[in-house]
Amino acid sequence: MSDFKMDANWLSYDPAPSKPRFVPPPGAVDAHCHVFGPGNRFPYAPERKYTPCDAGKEELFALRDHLGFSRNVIVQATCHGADNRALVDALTASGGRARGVATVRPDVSDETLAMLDAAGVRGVRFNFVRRLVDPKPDSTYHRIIERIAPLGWHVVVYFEAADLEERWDFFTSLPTMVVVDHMGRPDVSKPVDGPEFSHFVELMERPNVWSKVTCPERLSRSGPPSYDDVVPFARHLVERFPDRVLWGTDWPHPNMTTHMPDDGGLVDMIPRIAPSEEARERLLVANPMRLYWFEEAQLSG
Ligand code: 0GY
Repeated sequence: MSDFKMDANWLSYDPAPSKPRFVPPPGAVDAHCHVFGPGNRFPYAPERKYTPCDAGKEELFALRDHLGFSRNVIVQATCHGADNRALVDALTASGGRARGVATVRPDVSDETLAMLDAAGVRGVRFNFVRRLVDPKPDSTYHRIIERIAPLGWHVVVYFEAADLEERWDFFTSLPTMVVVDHMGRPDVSKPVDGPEFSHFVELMERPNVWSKVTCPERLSRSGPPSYDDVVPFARHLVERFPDRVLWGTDWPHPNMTTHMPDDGGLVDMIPRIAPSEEARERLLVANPMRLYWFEEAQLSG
């Protein structure tokens, strides 16, 4: 039993997702997912804004196999703050089949960075979503970048569309690869070619910027199971930037208070956002391999 009680409005992940009809290509990577706890082994951070359900590595790896994927990129969630122990434990247990994105503070030691790198961490996450974290001055992020850039790591940024303007100079000043979570959280009731999403596409024009075409369940207004209104946004990015897009489940879907998606159904959306086999191979295999398993990607070609 965990000492932590999940928030009353929290929904637990679907314990029995459907088997997808779409079969991912060999070597496919779920490039955005999390592990939560379990809280009795890896306590949630005191500064967290929510207390999740436990969602450990065993459940994540079982889901990977059930969905027909080969690898995971596990992203540190805010409920664990800068305590990356649950992440490192999962990476170590994966036998090389998972890589990670950590959260670190500017004063992180060289030893800790080396340990994270050896465990499979390849990036840090900067979260600007106000309901998830308290804001920090830009200097904090710049100091972290100075620490991680020499390791060849990249930066994952999570923000809401309304904040892009304010953060534009910061994002475009980053010297590393920059991966944006969930397409910059567009308002999908607005047109794909309208000013808001065009501004995001303009950010993507920069050769060091990537996007995860993830989280229909979070962005959709039309809702499950088909999440029709999100498809044109994801598809637009896949078509326009085929070499800089990633896909992931976002399991265990933190902070979903209205419904919990069927992970099999999310996988079945992939052919709708990446209609050609070539686009899917890049989205699910070549792109995440280049960013997270670059040593192997270089060897194979
Ligand atoms: C996501 C989205 C969310 C949460 C977090 O780190 C987190 O707590 O990322 C969210 O609530 O939108 O990517 O998992």
